[in-house]
Amino acid sequence: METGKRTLILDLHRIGALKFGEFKLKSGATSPFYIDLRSIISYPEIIKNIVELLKDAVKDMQFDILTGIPYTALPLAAQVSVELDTPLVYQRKEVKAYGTGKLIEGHFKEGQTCLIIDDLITTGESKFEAAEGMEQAGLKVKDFVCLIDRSYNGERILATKGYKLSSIITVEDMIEVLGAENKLDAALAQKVREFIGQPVEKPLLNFEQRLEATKAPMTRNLMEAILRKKSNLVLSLDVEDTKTFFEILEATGPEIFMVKTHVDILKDYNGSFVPRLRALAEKHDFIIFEDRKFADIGSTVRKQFKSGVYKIADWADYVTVHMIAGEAILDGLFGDLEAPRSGFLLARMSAKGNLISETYTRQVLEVGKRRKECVSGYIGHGANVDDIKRFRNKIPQDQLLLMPGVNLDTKGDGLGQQYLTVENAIEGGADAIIVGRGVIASDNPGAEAKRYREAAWNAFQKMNK
Ligand code: 5BU
Repeated sequence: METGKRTLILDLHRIGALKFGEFKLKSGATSPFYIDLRSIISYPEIIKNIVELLKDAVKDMQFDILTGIPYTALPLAAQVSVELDTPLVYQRKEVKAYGTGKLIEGHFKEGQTCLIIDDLITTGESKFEAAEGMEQAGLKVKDFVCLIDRSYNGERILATKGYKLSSIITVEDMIEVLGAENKLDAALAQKVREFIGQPVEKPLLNFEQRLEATKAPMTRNLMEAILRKKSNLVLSLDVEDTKTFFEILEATGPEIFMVKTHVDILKDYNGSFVPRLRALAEKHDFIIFEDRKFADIGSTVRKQFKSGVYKIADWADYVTVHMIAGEAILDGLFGDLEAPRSGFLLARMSAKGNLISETYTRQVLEVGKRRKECVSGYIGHGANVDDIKRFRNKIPQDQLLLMPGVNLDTKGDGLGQQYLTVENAIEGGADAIIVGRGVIASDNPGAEAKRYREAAWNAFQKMNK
């Protein structure tokens, strides 16, 4: 190992930026080590060394400008910028409510490539949000350089979006250097190794174990239906007349565990619709889910849900909810109902160019985790299996992920829809797939629903062996 790295490890240990022992993490887990690099700015000698190491790490990378993720990495990036004569920009942690409202400070041109420097990588999640801010401003992001890699699989996680991670020191380097200097005993070193050899997020449990651990009755209800019906197919029945609606539903009913409606698409909706829908739901044992995508203030959505022509709250067990108006929408919808109802929050969308960001997704999940009594899960999508896995990892195991934008035969619809295959969706961790045109545009929807159901159920069983 280079002298510079060795010196850095010893210095970080000396100033208490690197500690070993027992530390309680935000997640509740106990870690045998703790890294906090915020204090390094008070040690110019250490900064000088780090800047040399960073310069060396980036020497073969292509970039026009660079940035450091505030706060800790920003002063490091500023030094590197001066030494390499390369412009620096930085991203505000909060967008200013007044003045320019700019997210990125500094001057740059659209299309330039920006190198991102950070002090630490643990899960990689914050890196996606940093990259997204740069990309939204028109910059390109290829490389990340982190001073310390303490991640389980950070390199692979970043690669899901095509980013390359280079790090200067690893936890193994720290063990080697501190062990050789008698600053870390072998037993503790072993604990550290074991700790970083575990994924940060627990791998997805078997579906039955997850059901056992699920308390919310409305969520249990869905999980039980999936197992009872041996189906994780949700039919998205977007047709415009009730005759076709009920013909398709009669044919596909045995294959699905839930039907998803857009009731406002029907041209001839009338008072007989709900009783007929209920009768079929009973006959074929499926659940009713209205994809209403509520998005307004609490008081308005309450009326939209309970009143109007459709009185959705009377007959739909589950509905979809956008979180753009904030958490109070859940009180508006579910706070004052006669029958138990539950929501699915829109956390990611399948439409090309949709405006949902990494940060928005994270915030939706934060609300959903707090409100399990009325949030059964999320609607989400992903670019590929790894991307869906990364997303699924952030979802509690006692909530569900439903995935639309799934088709066995096509990749898109010419109107922005982006399809995944059934296998990719389930392997990524979707609990159920939502299929519309894949089934309903066929001449034989019953047979087609069977094909989707079997593909999804096979993939699901493989996942839950
Ligand atoms: P399709 O015919 O399988 O493309 O229909 C997909 C359905 O899922 C359709 O009802 C959409 O409104 C719904 N959908 C989606 O496709 N993508 C999304 O991100 C969300 C909903 Br949210």
